[in-house]
Amino acid sequence: MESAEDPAGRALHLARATIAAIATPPGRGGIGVVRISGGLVADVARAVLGALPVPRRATHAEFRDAHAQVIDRGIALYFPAPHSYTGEDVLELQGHGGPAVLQLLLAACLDAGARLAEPGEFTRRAFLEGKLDLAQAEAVADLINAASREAARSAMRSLSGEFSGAIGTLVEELTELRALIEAMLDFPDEEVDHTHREDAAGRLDRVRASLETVMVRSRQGSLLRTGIHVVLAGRPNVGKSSLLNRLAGEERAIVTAVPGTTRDALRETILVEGVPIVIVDTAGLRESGDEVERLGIERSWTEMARADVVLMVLEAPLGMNEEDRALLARLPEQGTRLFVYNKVDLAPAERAGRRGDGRQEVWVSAKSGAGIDALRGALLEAAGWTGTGESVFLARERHLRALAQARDHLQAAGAQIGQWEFFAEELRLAQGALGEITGEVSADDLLGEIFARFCIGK
Ligand SMILES: Nc1nc2c(ncn2[C@@H]2O[C@H](COP(=O)(O)OP(=O)(O)OP(=O)(O)O)[C@@H](O)[C@H]2O)c(=O)[nH]1
Ligand SMILES: [Mg+2]
Repeated sequence: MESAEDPAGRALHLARATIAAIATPPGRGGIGVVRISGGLVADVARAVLGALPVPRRATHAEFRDAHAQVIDRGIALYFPAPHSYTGEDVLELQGHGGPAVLQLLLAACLDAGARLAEPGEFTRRAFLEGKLDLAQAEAVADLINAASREAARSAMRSLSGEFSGAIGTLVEELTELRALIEAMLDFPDEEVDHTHREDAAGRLDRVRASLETVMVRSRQGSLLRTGIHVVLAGRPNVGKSSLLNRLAGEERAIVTAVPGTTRDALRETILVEGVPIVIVDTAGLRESGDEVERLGIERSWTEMARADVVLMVLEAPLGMNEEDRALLARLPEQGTRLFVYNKVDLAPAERAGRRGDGRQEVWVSAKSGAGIDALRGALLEAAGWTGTGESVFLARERHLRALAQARDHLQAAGAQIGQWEFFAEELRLAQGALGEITGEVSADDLLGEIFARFCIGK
């Protein structure tokens, strides 16, 4: 990794262009910020502000364009390298948050020698300068994009290094184990004694257990990002659309007493404990002579085939009848099923009191709202959310894949006890997979892909 002390790194650092961008979102606001980073920051400051501000002190200044015309008046902040977000010299100009004035200010910075930043380029430089590791850099984007408080907290934990720390601990344990094995390999003639062998096996088990814990926390956290896909299915008129409306908290779908009301699949995303749950309302399933309804029913089956969870909606007053049973037999095999007995408000008392076990069946009334909390809980459970709350990692697909690879290599190592060269090689591969998460080993195209998804100015 480059650093200011390393001459080669320093040269690279200077060779990099100075970049500028509007860092606040487009539109009008009380303030708007233009951020500049790179070797020419001092020149830009002198051109736009007339002087280089005192480091890290809020300086009131006039912002001028190339013709010395005043564009705006605001606050300038100068962060000399390496104590800045990017690790380079950084200047932040806080002006009034209007699109025209910010464009003028940005143009003044470009005239003074900066070029327009690409998406994610500030954070990319922070990574290259060793200010953040890759998982932390990704957490910056995740924090900005977080759709719920839980996701934001989890992203912040990754940003402050908790996720990278957990990965680092695994890597350390692996390094120690590799050192032990190398020591054994260095004395091939001596019979590797029993205790060493036991020690290696025991350590491997411990690393595997720690990895498993990190995976559980990561899989949990990834639910906060990806959520699950739930489809409401059942006969016409059982109350699927009414349930969607109840869960969404607003009248999204048309509800009538006429069977066959819903035609197009309609989707709504709700957040339950921060987990995004996409709920799809579909056309009631029956044999229909109506062309439009038939097409709608085809869509229902397509939706069910790709659902994580199918909510089979039934009517509590009737229980499961022949028609329901016939539908049930046709439901796709994969995915979780949950039986929702709706309209408990109409059911005779002994049925209305039924609770279901929450795992398989829930008794609800879309009309009165009874049982809806239990339904939400059952959805979370079906999603695999265990509510570990604070300690989950907002992992990305890329992280989950790397963790799974590491796990596979450790498993392979377990099968090579005694074959120490092979054992050591699997450990090395596992360590490599973990290194991809924090970016210790990373290909250029991976970096390109990750940072391109940022917005400009980040
Ligand atoms: N009493 C009572 N009526 C309900 C309840 N849920 C829905 N209904 C009524 O049942 C009828 C059908 O409701 P919908 O939500 O349109 O049913 P659906 O399953 O979407 O029907 P299709 O779109 O035709 O497949 C409407 O008259 C609703 O008011 C409930 O919990 N209790
Ligand atoms: Mg409907």
